[in-house]
Amino acid sequence: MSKKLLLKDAHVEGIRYFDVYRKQGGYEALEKALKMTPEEILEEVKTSGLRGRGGAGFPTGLKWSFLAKPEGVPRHLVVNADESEPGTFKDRYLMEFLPHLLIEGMLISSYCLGSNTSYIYIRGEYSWIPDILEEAIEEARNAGFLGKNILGTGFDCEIYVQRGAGAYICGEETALLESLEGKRGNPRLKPPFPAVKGLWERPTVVNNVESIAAVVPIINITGAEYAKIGVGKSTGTKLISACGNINKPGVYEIDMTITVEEFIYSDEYCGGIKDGKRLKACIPGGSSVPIVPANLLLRTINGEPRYMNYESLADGGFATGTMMGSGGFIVLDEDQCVVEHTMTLARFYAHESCGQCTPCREGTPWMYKILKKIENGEGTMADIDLLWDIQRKIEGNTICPLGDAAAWPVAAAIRHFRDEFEWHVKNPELAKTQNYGLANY
Ligand code: L3W
Ligand code: SF4
Repeated sequence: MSKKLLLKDAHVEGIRYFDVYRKQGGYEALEKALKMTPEEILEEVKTSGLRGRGGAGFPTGLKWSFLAKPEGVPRHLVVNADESEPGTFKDRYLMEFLPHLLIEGMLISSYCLGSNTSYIYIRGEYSWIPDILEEAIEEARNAGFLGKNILGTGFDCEIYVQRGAGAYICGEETALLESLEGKRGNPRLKPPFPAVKGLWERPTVVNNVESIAAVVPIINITGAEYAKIGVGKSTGTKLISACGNINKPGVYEIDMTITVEEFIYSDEYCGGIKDGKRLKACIPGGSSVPIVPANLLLRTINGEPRYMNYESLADGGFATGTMMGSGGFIVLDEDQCVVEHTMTLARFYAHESCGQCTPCREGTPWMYKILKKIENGEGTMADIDLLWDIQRKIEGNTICPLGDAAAWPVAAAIRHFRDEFEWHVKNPELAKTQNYGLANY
């Protein structure tokens, strides 16, 4: 049974509301934190080993320690709730069912960072969630936990919810800041990082919803206790949104010591592959991370079991491993066609490219065009090689990670499933009428 820190009270009826949340021990971490110094809180977060839960896994305490503190310049905390990565829906779950956990985490983090005005930037498609968050903000304010002179400590903090307009690129932190400033969501060149020049050129920490929610249990149990959960540099718990061809799609909290096999097949989590079919492949960290075939998913290249944590999932690099990413766990059964799947993703990235840099602007629709040709039985062997070349020229040559995110799924699909691409070329008539998975796997 996995240890629960974030979702331990998710089943409690009415936990969305202040009174119930408070009865379950809510806001005790904030009360504790306000008796500590900001430096002591930072130490707890560093000791916890918490890593950014949005996709990059960057150490949260280290990011906080980069925050510039020039005299007289306001600082900000911005929560990235623009959860748009295909397959990722864990932050939605947190905000919908446990809004006070996020608000409490934000208040603690804001106190630590010296932010008196903090923001939640939420994707436009989550149209019903801002109301839930705003209601929680008002409840916290009425109880004296938010606003002016919180609990008589002299600390002021306002939290605002800003809706995005449905662009994936606004999940990239600097595009998010541009959008929050009322401009088009174009990513900025880094450095400078937001910690030095962020919102309105002020020092800003941008963190994912789950990262900020995790600050609450860290303060409650201490950073040292949090660090004992998990393994190595994968400390604490991680939310995984599982979807695809599994019996039990949903959001699960895992402690990162379980194997991928256990996660897929045990009844506590995914409950196995739907309709008793065979597992074909998986994209374990949201659509941007490399797809891995079943054999490399369950075991590393050395035959070791693969675990649900940052290091084990990446074991072997991109050639034989993948990434934890945002924890969007997409499972494909034997009937699925990898070419079709990759084409669908390529269409998504081409549509979402902001168009600022040439390799991404030109390369993403080009990859989609070629994949569509191959999927429709109109491709050639040379097209497969061309596709490989294009993705290589995008990777590492763009302003923001969307370019890489578009290139990696194509690279991994060709690397691991080249025979499937070739089948489409060699069997054009079948490719036109049949799904590769159903016909061949
Ligand atoms: C100050 C330095 N700050 C790094 C900060 C930086 C950022 C964080 C991580 O992309 C990935 C992307 C998606 N001084 C710093 C510094 N920082 N060096 O650390 O930075 P970075 O550039 O490694 O990542 P990123 O730009 O945050 C995130 C991948 O995650 N992804 C997720 C996609 C979407 C969602 C979603 O919908 N929720 O997660 C999935 O894999 O492809 O590679 O804050 O400022 N020297
Ligand atoms: Fe825009 Fe793509 Fe360049 Fe990112 S990589 S800045 S999305 S064109």
